[in-house]
Amino acid sequence: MKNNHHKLILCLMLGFAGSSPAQPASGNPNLLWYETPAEKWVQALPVGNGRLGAMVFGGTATEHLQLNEDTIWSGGPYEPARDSALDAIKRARELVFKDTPGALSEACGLLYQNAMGQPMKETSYQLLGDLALTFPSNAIPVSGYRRSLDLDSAVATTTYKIGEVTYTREVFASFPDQVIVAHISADKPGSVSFNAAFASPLINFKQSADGNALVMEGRGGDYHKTTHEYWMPDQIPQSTRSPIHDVDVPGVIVAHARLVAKNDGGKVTVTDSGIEVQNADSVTLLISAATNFKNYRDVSGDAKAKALAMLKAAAKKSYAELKANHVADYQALFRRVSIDLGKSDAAKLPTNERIPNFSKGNDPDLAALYFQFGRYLLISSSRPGGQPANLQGLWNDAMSPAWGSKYTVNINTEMNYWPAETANLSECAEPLFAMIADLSVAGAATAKTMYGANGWVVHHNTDLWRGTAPVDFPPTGFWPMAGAWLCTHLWEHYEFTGDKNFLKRAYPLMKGASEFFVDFLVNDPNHPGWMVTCPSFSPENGGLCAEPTMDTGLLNDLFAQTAKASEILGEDAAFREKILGLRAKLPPFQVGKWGQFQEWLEDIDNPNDNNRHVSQLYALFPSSQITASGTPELFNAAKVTLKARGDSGTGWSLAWKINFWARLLDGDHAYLILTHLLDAPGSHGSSFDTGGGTYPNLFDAHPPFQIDGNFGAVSGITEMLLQSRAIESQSSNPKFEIDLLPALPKAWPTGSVKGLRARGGYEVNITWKDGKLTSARIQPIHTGTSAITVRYGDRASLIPFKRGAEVRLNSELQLITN
Ligand code: FUC
Repeated sequence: MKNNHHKLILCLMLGFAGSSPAQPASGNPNLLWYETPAEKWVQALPVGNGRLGAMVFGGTATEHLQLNEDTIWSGGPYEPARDSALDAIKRARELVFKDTPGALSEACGLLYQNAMGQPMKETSYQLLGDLALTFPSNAIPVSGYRRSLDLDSAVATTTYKIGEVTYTREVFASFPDQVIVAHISADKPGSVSFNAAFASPLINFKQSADGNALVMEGRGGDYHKTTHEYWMPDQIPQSTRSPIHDVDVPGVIVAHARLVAKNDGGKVTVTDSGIEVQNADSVTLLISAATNFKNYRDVSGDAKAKALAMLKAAAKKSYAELKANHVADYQALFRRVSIDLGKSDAAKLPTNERIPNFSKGNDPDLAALYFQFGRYLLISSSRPGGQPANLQGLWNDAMSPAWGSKYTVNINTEMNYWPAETANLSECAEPLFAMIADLSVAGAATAKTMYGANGWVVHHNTDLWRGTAPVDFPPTGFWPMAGAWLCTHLWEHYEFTGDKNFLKRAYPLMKGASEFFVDFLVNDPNHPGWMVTCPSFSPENGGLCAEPTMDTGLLNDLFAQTAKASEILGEDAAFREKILGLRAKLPPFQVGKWGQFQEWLEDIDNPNDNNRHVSQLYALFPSSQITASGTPELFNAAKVTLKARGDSGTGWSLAWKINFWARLLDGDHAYLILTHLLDAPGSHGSSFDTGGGTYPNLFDAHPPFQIDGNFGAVSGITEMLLQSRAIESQSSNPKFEIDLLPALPKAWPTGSVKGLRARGGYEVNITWKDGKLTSARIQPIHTGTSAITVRYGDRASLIPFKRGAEVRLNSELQLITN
């Protein structure tokens, strides 16, 4: 089976025969385009409807659609928390407070043996398979080749000529019709002939004919990767290590995909070996896929029935109808935001040629394309009813991808959703909110078993099965804070939309996350009066500890936001008092001996540390606890820390740094980091603390591909142009502040952006020229909005809003009334 898969890839690579002259750009600023077919996966173009994804290679001898369905994961429902954790954690806490090197390593060993997720296994997001369309071999060379992805319509198009015939293929993934659609046409009748067949490394892969459909079935793998492959602490005896499972052991997920070919003219024959199309004028291929997954505890679904029903409904529609449905649905989201950062001739080049030249500074439009591509990826990988965007969003061609292509919730998943509200794609966060609801149930069992605590807890990873116990190894896995971080997304959704019904749904989740910390926080014997987390860990830096600074940042937000929500909803006054009381006992943020924003309670930061995580600066971004005007001393300390950490990083780390520098109001530094991210992978190193870059298809390179950098950069570019925050207020009606062009770099002197969102519920358009604001338009999105402070540079104006009416401002922040 695996051989089939590899053979397919090989023949796809050999497929392209012809070369083509350079093509002029179409003038469409939202187009990725290329002059040759993709040979590598990171050159192929992604389409997706949140649930089904395809990577389109655009070969001419063979077209390759690499397929994904977002519930194909290894493993099955599991209960990770171990009874032995409770005592181990108690003892580990004492050892951490003792804080001697021997004590810390003893604590690690104890937790590793008794408290890590049970059994110590990891799950992976896996691929569905590949669909190959093999065209008749042809001695006549291909000419006029071009493939593209139009971000404005979410359609991937391949065109080329063989002799006098021009062939056109269009591929999209429809959210309304829940199928992937490929339309293959030619400008001379009877010219479309090909053979279509599936291949897949899924376990027990089988292809067969079922009426007019070609069907493929297969199973996901068992748990197959253990942490022991990459960490073996000395104190763990060989005999207690779990075995490494074979990748080929079947898991519980059953996948079923169906393909039908609707032809216009010619003939279609379906056999067990494929679909043969002969001499058609055009063909529409419809691909549906589903699994037996119902929810994280239930895999009793009928994959075939689901795939059949979706295909049947879609097959009743014409290609034109399917395309019109898809484009209308997609554009309703995508077209909310437009951006112009300036134009140059560089924009006429194929996309892959622009990337290595971006840092030369003459292609501002590539930053705009990258921004819109990120929005495209969020719409394509995260739609209501589907799974949230994982480490690779939706697109994965491996059975055992990097880090299982899971949900790493100590930064990566959160980063995926940073642009959801600000870049006006609020609905796309719904799968994240649904996952948080699942985690509040799964994590309640873990909180009880491991900590004897109420509420719910999630450590640094989760997956399709909503695992909530620590994985990998202590210290990395021993970080019980993800629930707090995820809940800030619920609150942000409320701040951006003002949707009280949503807040009613979110509040119990926020309360549950807070309840865990009410039970988990303890008095710090080393700092009397402070309540702290212990054991915890500053994400992926240092060792086990009590209350790393990030935990304080997260708990400040969780407690304040939960209290605010309870006040707005008029519920739980006593609980509100309790968490606000606890909040007051959290340690303060501290500035250390070299002026840095301390990462830990003790002043032990190493000025030469260039770890890619800068988690202590959570308080700067995504939170707003550090601001120039509100906390100038911390603001300066954050700058010292960030400078020391340097301008390198993996893809997501660079993306975070763009956001940090934007919040530090330094647009040129933010832009410098963007030039490191938007560069050929490998240009700035490729280790864990250097790296980053952008593949030819604009996917972010960790490396390897990881989608967080794409999303984090959308957020970063947004933060350069617009920032917003709630201002602490005693009234139950919070006040908001909007900053126009807070970190505009010199590289983008003239431009405009339309449709960004601000906290408080506003849609904002901004235009600027020669580095200066020319005008702004602020449109409230609900009638509950009140006056806001608008800032531009040193200027600030209090702008009143009449129920729902827009406000237009000139460069002096004065109201334009006509
Ligand atoms: C964390 C990060 C890595 C990577 C992985 C998925 O472990 O430190 O850089 O992003 O998650």
